Amino acid sequence: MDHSDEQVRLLAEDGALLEHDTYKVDLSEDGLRDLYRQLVVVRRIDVEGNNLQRQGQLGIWAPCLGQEAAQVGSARALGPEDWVFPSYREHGVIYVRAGMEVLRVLALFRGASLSGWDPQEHHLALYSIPIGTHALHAVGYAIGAKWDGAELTVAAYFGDGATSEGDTNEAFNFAAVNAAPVVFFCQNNQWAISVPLSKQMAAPVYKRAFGFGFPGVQVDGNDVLAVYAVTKAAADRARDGGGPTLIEAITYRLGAHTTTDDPTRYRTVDELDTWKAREPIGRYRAFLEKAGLFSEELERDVQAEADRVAAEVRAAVEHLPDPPLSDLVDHVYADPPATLRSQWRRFEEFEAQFASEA
Ligand SMILES: Cc1ncc(C[n+]2csc(CCOP(=O)(O)OP(=O)(O)O)c2C)c(N)n1
Ligand SMILES: [Mg+2]
Repeated sequence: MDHSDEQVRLLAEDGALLEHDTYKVDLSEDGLRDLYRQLVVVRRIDVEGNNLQRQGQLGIWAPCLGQEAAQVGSARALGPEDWVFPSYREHGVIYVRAGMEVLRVLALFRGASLSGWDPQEHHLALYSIPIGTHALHAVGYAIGAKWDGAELTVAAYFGDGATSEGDTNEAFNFAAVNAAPVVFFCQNNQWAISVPLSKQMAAPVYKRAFGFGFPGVQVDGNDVLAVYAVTKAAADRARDGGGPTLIEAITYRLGAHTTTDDPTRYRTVDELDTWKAREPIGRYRAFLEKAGLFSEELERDVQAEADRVAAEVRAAVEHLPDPPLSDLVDHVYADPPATLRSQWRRFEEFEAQFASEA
């Protein structure tokens, strides 16, 4: 499907700034440079995640390569009072909101933590592996916040595949009926594991919003400025009582679905090459150059920061302690039932055999 005429764009593929009637960029020059830093650092964290998995330091990794603009641009548009309900690939969103707390994501993928973090710290719900369920959680949270009179927006991140789930569509409907302050942010990366977009839907995602009774907008998800502007407008609108918006960010997963997946089995080299040419960081760098905001010094600083973050990630991951085995059951019940207590005792006895052999 080619809906390129419907997409909001502020950057041409060569990095030239485009005029748009509705959407403008309100970032300072320093803000624009910082966006570049965040894009580059997020990519480096992602590369490091892949490498660490290949070296046996992580159990699995879900790469966000190619989706940096969609993630960084949208996360930058949200305020600290807003809430984020991510799926499992939003490492860029986590980095923008919580900086080096992104290490919690790596701990999760190492199996060194059960769920990762305290959602209250950065208004960041836990990663959701079940597809689409958290769209409902986001709407529920947003309705509750509205009842409390809180002025905030709740952003729900999900993929194209998630729009085939009932939960996501129920979330759209419930948000509309309750005028919930939600931004539904769909990263349409063209694939749901090995299922292509054409097998998921016959009409673009964003158009669904109108049927549910709220606005939808399609944005070039590899254009960080357009993503930022569109998300900011939707978030402001939700916070001001205007209700939900569905944003469909057109992007592409350049890596594998996860490190357990082999995308060469289902997609062509031609397709990959087409999207590699549209990757977001080169385009943004070209914009900075044209705008006179780029310098060798900036590049040096940004690369040094990426190196520093990558080294910190690597050092921290390699030294993450294994969690106590009792974590498996400690947080399941306030008052564990007798069956669970006896299973746990048997398990401890079983484990003890190996401890004495060691
Ligand atoms: C409820 C549920 N059904 C199936 C799965 C298995 N599954 C994991 S990822 C995935 C594809 C999701 O695709 P998409 O929503 O496009 O997100 P992407 O991985 O492309 O970011 C599926 C079906 C799951 N995790 N949860
Ligand atoms: Mg997808």
